Amino acid sequence: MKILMTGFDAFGGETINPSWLSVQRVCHECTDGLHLIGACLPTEFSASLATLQQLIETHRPDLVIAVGQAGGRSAISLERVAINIDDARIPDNAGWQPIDEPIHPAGDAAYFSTLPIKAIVHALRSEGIPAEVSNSAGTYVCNHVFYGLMHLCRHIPGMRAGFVHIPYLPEQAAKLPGTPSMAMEIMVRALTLIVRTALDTKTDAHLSGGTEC
Ligand code: PCA
Repeated sequence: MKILMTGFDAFGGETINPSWLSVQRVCHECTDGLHLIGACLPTEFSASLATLQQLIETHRPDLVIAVGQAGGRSAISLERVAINIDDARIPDNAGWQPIDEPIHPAGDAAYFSTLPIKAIVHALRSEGIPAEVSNSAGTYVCNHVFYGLMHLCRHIPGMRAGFVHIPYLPEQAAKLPGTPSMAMEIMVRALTLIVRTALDTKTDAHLSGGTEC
């Protein structure tokens, strides 16, 4: 089983991005019996997806787990759905700021993750790690990559894929009093457990993960 895990470089005035830092750690430390490939995507609408597509064509992974930073969230977020829209609050790292533009003009309005998100949330919580199903990956570069990834998946039978958002690291939250964070060690344990649960679970668990407004 070949697993591709991606993170992003820093954006929005930050100097680090916990997604790439934690993916790197997982790929170095938790490889027993797993063929893990780690890569850093640029936080740029155009280059991120082109890089991911190239990685998939080169490595032909069985499983793709894309990871991004969601500053302000307090739990590991298993994204359920990617939507066909770019609407950037801030420019990306290339200075591009699309507003209300479809990612693929002829694509579906949305795609669902093919990771067992309910089983993963259950596994993480059972290990004492805060986790939740999220119904929005936003409308910035992470959603763009998630949508593009699931769009690509249509033509690659057997490849499963999805997106995970992770909180700030404590050193980022320290500059933003009141903002939640998660320690690197917990994030690394969480991502490792996500990989193992995805590999071990063929049919997702029938558990509630919804919310009211
Ligand atoms: N988070 C951003 C893009 C890169 C990242 O780590 C997002 O949520 O869109």
